[in-house]
Amino acid sequence: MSAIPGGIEPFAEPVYVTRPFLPPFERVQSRLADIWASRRLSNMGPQHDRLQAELAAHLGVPDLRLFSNGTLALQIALMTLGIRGEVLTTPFTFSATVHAIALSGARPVFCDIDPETLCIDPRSVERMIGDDVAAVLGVHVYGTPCDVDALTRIADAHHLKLVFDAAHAFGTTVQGRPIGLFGDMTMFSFHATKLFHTAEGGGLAFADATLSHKLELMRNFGIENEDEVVLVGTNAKLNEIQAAIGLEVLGGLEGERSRRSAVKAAYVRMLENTPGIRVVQQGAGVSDSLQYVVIRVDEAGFGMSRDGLWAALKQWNVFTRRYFYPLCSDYPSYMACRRDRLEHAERAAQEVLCLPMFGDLGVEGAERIAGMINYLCRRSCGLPRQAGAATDSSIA
Ligand code: T4K
Repeated sequence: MSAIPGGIEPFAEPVYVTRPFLPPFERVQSRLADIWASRRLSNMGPQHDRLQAELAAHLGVPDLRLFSNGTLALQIALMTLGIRGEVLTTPFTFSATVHAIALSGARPVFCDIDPETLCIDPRSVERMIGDDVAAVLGVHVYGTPCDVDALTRIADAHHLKLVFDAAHAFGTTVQGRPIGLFGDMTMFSFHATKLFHTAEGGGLAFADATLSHKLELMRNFGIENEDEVVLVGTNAKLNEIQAAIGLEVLGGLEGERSRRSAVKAAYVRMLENTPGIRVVQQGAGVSDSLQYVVIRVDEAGFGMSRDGLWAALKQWNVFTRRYFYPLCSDYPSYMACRRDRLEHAERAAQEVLCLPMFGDLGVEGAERIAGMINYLCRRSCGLPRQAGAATDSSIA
């Protein structure tokens, strides 16, 4: 592995974009002992019910149902709301958002994103409204809230359902309002890569009490009772072991939040004056979900492309991720979908890079990675611009 001038050591072990926060093993073990003793492993047992109630309180939402993962939760949200026809959404998201639309039987239509928030642009939504549009699905990408007020106004004016994908926005608030309070339903992901996790899992927050029974049926085969199966449902239940992990992760969340906060502050401090690098920050009145640290790389200022930086850091054992490249609108399955001009989404997909972000990285780890980026900037600015991936010899 090539050395880095300036006293920065490459990492001896791979550093990934994230690592799950793990609570003390003995605490999970003690919950597992209860589960073993009861032999209740799944189908909405006591750990599940307790986690559901604690999470609803933590997220400040009137009602919440748990699911086996965020993707199925989102698909079930769309099906429960009876959405058919077209759904306006963003191409700048993880594949699951758009797959959930397609798997629910609806058709995705791609809108452009706002160049600052990187979330769906309400102006593009208005442009793309047509006779077949039934809903808008916004993604609070990287935990940055969509323009919830503008989207609510548009949805109300056109009698559209409004659903949010808050996979990255656990605990986010907008002007003090919890993120799960907007639209008809909001999905949270509790995957291992998320700040709060149950290894795999998801949740749907909603305010309309008439939806709760249908959601429960949808996640459990449509079973009403031993004599009746009343609708076409699936298996999307969160089991007792997942719930036990979740209860302990929730208990340790404040500690993980403060460690991540220090990590993010270190990155911001070290990169705020780096030419061509901009750390994506939350707007005024928004609390940071601390899910990702995202930079935008301007090749002209930094002297190296985003892909060049991504490749260069790998050689020092730093595995950043290009979330969300490629755009969902460029997947073969969605090439034929109706779309607006996607100018800002296309640009963002070429510029963004998610840096390692997790509590155990520590301030020292973040400073080391930021130091590598600063070193690459100094080197590249003194050299002719490179468009492609950096090679060993160009870095060492
Ligand atoms: N909507 C949005 C906007 C989303 O971002 C997601 C998921 C969803 C919906 C769907 O929610 P879920 O159905 O997943 O609940 C990861 C996650 O699997 C995915 O949940 C997440 N978004 C997406 C952004 O990231 P990959 O394919 O990048 O994961 P992977 O396996 O490459 O993991 C990334 C790094 O994390 C690894 O390099 C190492 C580390 N890692 C990962 C796992 C699974 C660990 O240290 N431990 C682990 O157990 O998708």
